[in-house]
Amino acid sequence: MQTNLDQQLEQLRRCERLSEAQVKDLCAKARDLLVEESNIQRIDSPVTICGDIHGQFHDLLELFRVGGMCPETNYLFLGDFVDRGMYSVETFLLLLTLKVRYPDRITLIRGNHESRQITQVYGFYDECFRKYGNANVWRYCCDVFDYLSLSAVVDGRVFCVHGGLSPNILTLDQIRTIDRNQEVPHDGAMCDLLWSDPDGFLFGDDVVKNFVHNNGLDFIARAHQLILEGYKQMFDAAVVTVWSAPNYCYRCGNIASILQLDDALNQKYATFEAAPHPELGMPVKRPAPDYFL
Ligand SMILES: [Mn+2]
Repeated sequence: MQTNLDQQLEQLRRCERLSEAQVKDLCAKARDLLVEESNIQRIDSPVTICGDIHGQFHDLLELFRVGGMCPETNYLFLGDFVDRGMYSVETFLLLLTLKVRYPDRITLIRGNHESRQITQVYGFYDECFRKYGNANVWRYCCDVFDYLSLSAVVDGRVFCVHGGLSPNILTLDQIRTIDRNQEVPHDGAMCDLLWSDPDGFLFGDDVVKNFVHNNGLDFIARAHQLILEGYKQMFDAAVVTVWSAPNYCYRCGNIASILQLDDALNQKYATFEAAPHPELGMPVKRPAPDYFL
């Protein structure tokens, strides 16, 4: 089985498509692993934390070039693997194959785009249909999305989530009671964890500092928002946003970052730029349009 998986990894690293049968088998294996994970997956340092990828397959390879390949480097991906970019299929299946091959070396948690509704609007559904001629691969992947964990905590001290906090969540234990095996709801705690941004009285300075203090944390790491410099600390570094899709949507001109936590939880941010893209050629640097700021 590991030989098969290793062959599959080689295939995917070359951006070659898996067969529908391979995807079905991979997704079944992934589900068996993910169902055992907690809503707050416990992770040990050292670990490298990555934000949104959004189907930018060649930039994901660049991320691994900068950060080291799995399993030599331990990874935590904060969701939004799919949509927007042109290679959501290859991106998600590469990450999922790494998960099945090295389950203790890579953690994948759910972003707001790992949803049936959102992927039908922002590209993943259409990409699956275009590449496979039917919606089966999309359906297998969406079934895996429902099993993805909602968050992680590194050494009990760094809380990691795609979006942010929720007014319904004051303690980590409250996250543990959520029944996560479902399509992302339109409101409530699970929705907020995947969708919220640090702002205002629901997820602002005081709320973040209280949450960090009351749960014995050092800080919160999250993704979900485009950051032109790749990462941004807020509220006296009580929360950091990590963004890992360089030149987002192939036009935003931003750089990307990953957060490397060593075994003492020291933070190092490694930044990287977009990789050459077979269909678009070398990335063109343009100022970000106003509506992304
Ligand atoms: Mn997001």
